[in-house]
Amino acid sequence: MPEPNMNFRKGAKVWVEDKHLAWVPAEITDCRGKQVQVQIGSGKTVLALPEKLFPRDADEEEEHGGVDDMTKLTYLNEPGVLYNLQRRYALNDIYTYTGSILIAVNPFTKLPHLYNVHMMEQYKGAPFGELSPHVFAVADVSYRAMMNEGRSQSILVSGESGAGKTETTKLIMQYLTFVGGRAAGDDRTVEQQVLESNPLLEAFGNARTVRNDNSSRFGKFVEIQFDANGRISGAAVRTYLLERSRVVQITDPERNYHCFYQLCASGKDAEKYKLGHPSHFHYLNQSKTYDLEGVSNAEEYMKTRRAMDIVGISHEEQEAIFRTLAAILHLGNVEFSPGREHDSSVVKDQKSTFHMQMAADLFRCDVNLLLATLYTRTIQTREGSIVKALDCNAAVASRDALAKTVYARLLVDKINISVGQDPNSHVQIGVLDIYGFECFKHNSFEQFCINFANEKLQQHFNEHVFKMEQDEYKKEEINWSYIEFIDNQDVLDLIEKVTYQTDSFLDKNRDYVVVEHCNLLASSKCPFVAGLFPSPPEESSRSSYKFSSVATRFKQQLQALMETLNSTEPHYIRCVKPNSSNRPQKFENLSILHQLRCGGVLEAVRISLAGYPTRRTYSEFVDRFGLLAPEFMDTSYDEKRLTEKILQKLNLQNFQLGRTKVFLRAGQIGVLDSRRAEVLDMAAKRIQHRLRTFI
Ligand code: AD9
Ligand code: MG
Repeated sequence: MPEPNMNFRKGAKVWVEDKHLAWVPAEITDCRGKQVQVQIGSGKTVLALPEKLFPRDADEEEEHGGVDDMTKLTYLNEPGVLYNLQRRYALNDIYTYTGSILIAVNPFTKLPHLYNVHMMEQYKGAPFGELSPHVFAVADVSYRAMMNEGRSQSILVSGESGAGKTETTKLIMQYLTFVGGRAAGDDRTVEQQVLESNPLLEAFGNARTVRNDNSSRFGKFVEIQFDANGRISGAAVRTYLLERSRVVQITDPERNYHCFYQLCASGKDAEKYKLGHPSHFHYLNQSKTYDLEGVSNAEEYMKTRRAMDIVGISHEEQEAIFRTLAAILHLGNVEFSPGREHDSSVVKDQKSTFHMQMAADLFRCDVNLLLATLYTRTIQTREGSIVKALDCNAAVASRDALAKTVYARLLVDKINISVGQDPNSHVQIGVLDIYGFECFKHNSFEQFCINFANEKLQQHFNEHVFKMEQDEYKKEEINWSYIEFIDNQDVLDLIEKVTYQTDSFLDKNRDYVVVEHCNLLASSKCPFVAGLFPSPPEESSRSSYKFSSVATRFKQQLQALMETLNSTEPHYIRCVKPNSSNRPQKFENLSILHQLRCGGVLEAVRISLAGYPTRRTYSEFVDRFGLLAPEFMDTSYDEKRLTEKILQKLNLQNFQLGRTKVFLRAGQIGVLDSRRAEVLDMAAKRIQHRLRTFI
């Protein structure tokens, strides 16, 4: 981040780079030659290049527990932003604004006083920025804007895994159902249904991962609709890109989706479906982790059932959903051994035959058809169709593909809830909870999609930040033009970011849906299961493998999402994970800085640095810098004129005088501060001298 015109002198307080802590506070002790000597906290001195140093306001650090908005920092630079968050986090002030963006640092401990009804009442209708930064304030400002301007809003929550996106999303929903709800009491109100969609989606779409015991393995966009009186009238949840591979493959200490463990612990229902401990099932016992700390699978099962009741899933459908889950578990236990013919396979043993029969029964389909579906494949040729046998590996792959297909349909079609869709509603608030950038050793196709989505959202974010800057300048009626701004190559590069050759990389990653699988399940005697596969896919390709492209579908979904977002007024919440051990009060600088960079928080700061990043009301400015021009202080000049006089006296140019604030270029405040320090220094020396002569 550039900070030009730096004016360092001996004694100046600065930030200097550090391998372990990213930045540490220091003071300049010598400035000869190309390098300057700085002393860091421990008393150690090091040499540094002046362009690698950032100015620091030591007064500010001593006085405050941090500022509630980054734009209020004297020096808006990377270390300043980082240490401000750190100081606030130490006091459990987990929320901080950067302009209108909310940064939320995961406390990893319950903070009930922050989220009770009293708090919601306080934030209701309070002007933005008047109370401490809070997720309720963002929800409230969205609600007010929707009501006042009649325009749909969206709140985009982002951050890495475990940063707190889902918890934040739930708090937003809690607040919106509070301000837009009807009388309490009835369980089946639309707002109650909206809230209960969360535990339901989490049961089916969340799982334990190495990073988060309750990691969402899908993206979601919750749309809450309102009527003309601002009351909730309906809601819909759209889900994106479920991690399908998890259904059939997990590694310790991760888990499969919560719902499987809940069902196994359900007592009577588990017995009915001949389920037992999860360790008996291949899809669950690839990992030895069956339980979560502080969570009872049996109790969670009851909660999921209750959520299903409230959301309005009939008992019959509920039974079918859990029966389908049980079928998937049994299916996973079907093993194969080589058949008599070359490259063919048969069901391995009696145990496998039992599970095969169970799976067929639970899917309510013919066991022979299921069997044929698993170890043969029909291939269309010019001469007609040929039935080809599959070897053991291919049969296992076919089994797993079937399990994944059914599960994904279950989530997308059935658990994708819509409650009381209101055709008359024309405004809504959408809340997006989508996984942030992920980077693993092996980046799979799913990560590609996630990162691609994030690129798109990041672009959207940058454009928005850019526009907000413009709006602020416009409001202050200052002489600043768009042209001047886009002249700045830095910012231009930033916005035109990266282009993606989406087609090439997405096409490489096709996902197979097998026609036979769809036909099999469409033939189920259970209307629910058959209903998951309404129309058999058309026979267009020669092979019976269909390239249902998850990628193409996702691209379309993303496009639609971006269109929706573009038609709304966006609000941003950036969640930050303070440490990798999920512990409270542990603030790991390097990783946090990395997240601030990825999440665009520092980009937003950069955009603002390219314009006039320092803004001070005239009275603030005169209070602090009046001593630089005492000759004007007793005159009749107003504060605006005084500000101008002070800046002129210091020969500073290119500042802007707005309606209520002065706008300074990056670095100008540094010049002012260093001049102020000199004046204060001289005054102190004079006083000391006088005291000495006096004594
Ligand atoms: V993932 O990408 O779905 O893996 P999220 O959604 O970002 O991730 P989540 O909301 O699930 O993270 O938060 C992780 C954990 O942090 C929660 O289970 C809580 O234990 C904890 N958390 C998050 N936010 C808060 C909060 N505001 N107050 C208290 C919190 N605890
Ligand atoms: Mg989540």
